[in-house]
Amino acid sequence: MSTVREAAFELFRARGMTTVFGNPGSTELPMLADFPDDFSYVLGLQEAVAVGMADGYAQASGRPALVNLHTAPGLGNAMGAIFNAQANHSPVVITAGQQARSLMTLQANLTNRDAVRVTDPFVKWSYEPPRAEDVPLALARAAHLSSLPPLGPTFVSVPMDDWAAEVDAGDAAEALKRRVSGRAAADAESVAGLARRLEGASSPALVAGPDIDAAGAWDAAVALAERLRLPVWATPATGGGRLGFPEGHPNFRGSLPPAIGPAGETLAAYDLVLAVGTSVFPYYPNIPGPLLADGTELIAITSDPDEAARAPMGDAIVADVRLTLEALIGVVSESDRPTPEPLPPPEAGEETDPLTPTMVHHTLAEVLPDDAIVVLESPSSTLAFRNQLRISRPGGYYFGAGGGLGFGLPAAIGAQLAEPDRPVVCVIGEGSVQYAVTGFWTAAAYSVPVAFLVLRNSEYAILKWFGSIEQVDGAPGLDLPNLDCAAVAAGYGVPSGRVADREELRAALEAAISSDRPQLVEVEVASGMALF
Ligand SMILES: Cc1ncc(C[n+]2csc(CCOP(=O)(O)OP(=O)(O)O)c2C)c(N)n1
Repeated sequence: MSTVREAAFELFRARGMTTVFGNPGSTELPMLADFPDDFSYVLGLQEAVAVGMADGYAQASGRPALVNLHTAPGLGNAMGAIFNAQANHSPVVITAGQQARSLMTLQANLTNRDAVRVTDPFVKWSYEPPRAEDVPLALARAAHLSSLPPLGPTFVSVPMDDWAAEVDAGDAAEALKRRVSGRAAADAESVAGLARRLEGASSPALVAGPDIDAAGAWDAAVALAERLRLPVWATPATGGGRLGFPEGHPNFRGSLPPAIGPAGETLAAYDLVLAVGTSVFPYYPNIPGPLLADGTELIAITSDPDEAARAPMGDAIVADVRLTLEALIGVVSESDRPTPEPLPPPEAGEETDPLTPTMVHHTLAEVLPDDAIVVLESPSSTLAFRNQLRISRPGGYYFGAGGGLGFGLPAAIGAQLAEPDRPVVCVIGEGSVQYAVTGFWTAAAYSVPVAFLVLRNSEYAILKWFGSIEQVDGAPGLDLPNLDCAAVAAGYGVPSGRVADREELRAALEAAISSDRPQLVEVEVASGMALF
């Protein structure tokens, strides 16, 4: 016999889930009792931060990350972050405490009344085991499911008296031994059919999506693009959480516009579009138009059956992105089309006072090490960032694909914990900081050396821009006067400074990026949307 807690920690250990992100309460303490020395606990001061850190950690490490949240109110606080983890295809295994089984029916204080329903829409599997002795198997199931394609969060609610209950050690050992893998190759017929269609196309193009990065398929995507001389577009920047192609590569053409009409127009230049590792497409906002021009066809390769099923146009192959691209390269003949002309280098115009967001990103590009990881949450300058930076290393970029603010700050901390040898820069708007602001404390307390670059424009710039698109005048609540992020971060223990011109910015960024402690650089920027 062993306890549920012993069996569960054996399971976490066997799955490499030895970092626990959490915020504890009385209902979680029984899980955390006698916390093993080979585990580390990363405290987030609010549940959205704990899940956001786990999201960044899981994506950057490629392994499921474990979260432990407080019962109903803690889980409620985390919902936006769980939504984000789902959109990011992030394998986050979330546990939450629950009142003791004997007190749930009379609904003692802190009972999570319908725990399974709380997370259900945002996770792959939401569960509360019927008996204490089922907890280890439920946790194993949650871990396997979260890391099977399509990757995503899972949830298990654990009544607080379950952890000390006894389980059969033999059964627990059987569950521990199990290895479940799920990378499925496409059938040869589909791959051959795709090769024929690509060979027969006169102007094919590739749209590269985030799952190329998650699947380790950058080399395959580059090899295919070079073999077929494909112009390559990134899936829309506002919905793609990772990069599927080096943006400094000559074949790279830019990010697809995010709305239906403009995306369809952009793809009208091609007779066949191969969309890989992306939904088709993460559209936003609502600018209608033809999905595709007459004469343009589309084929998607995705490991997510739902992405394949819900696409409004084109064919789809559901299979592992890397295995399928590699198989395709083996059977498709090389094209004799000319290689696409590289994009011109990005320009940022003259230095202004205050700096434009474009110039801020241009300056960051000058000092950013090649192996850096950037986590971006600067809504009105997302497009300018992508144009100026042209990130060209796998695992070098994370963005909240679901659009829920509060991802960037904690995800940067999680990514840095997963990748201690790569510099991590969190580029973030001062409004976005506020959704997970207590993450600053975790960065300081655990010496996680993220460089935070805060763009301060004293407004919700993107919402003013959306106002113009939606023909909305006079909306309140779009200005943020006197929001002093540098002072707030300093209060949480992160050394912070403010810069005004390019020289100061460059020097402060270099210092923050090379520091072995977190640092924050706040720069005032011109108001408005930055598109290039
Ligand atoms: C959780 C959540 N709440 C609200 C929003 C709506 N929203 C989108 S962008 C934005 C403004 C963010 O401000 P800031 O970070 O300063 O960026 P800016 O638009 O000024 O670039 C808001 C409030 C959201 N996306 N997510």
